[in-house]
Amino acid sequence: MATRIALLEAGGTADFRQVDLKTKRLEDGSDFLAINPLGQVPVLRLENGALLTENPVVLQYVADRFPRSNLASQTVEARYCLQQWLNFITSELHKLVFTPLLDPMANEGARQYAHEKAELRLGYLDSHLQGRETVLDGFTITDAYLITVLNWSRTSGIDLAKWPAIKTYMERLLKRPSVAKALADEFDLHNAKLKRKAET
Ligand SMILES: N[C@@H](CCC(=O)N[C@@H](CS)C(=O)NCC(=O)O)C(=O)O
Repeated sequence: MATRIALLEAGGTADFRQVDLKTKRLEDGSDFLAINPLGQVPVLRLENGALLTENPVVLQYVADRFPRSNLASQTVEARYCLQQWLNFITSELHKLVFTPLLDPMANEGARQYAHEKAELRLGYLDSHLQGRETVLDGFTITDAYLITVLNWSRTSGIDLAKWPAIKTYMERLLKRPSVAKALADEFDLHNAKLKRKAET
């Protein structure tokens, strides 16, 4: 979803392949673990055949491939700041807070732990977003990633009412055309998958 948003913002294209994250199979039945042994998305295959994984890396590749989109700062100091936010989103929010809340295999202890960790991290994010429309100056890949992760609050039992700046940020970004389209595309794919499952 984050890569989809970044590509829409950049006006770029990719040949998307759907992965069943439970069975680790692609739509043609081939083994996804042969592509990414970790069995995780996103994976981006470049024109030269090389594979890139890990959201912060895939997103920076898209931004750098389309520099005129201004999706990532090009100066060294500003790039470190952007990487700091990408790392915060990926390690502190995505994996530490949201993954245990979304994973049906997580037990009650794991969920409780994630909720406890959420307090400090979402409080920190809320302070940063006060008076800001985007994470950095102007829409960047940090926003593409952050809105993707925050959108999971709707199904993970995280009530954003406690963090008004995050709530406002999320409501605004969900209306952004690239975000709305990426969400709608992913929703359609999800529904098509459910329909296929019901038919088998
Ligand atoms: N560290 C990876 C994590 C990616 C990740 O957790 N992706 C989820 C989907 S949002 C996934 O593929 N989960 C399946 C699994 O972990 O088995 C990254 O930043 O790209």
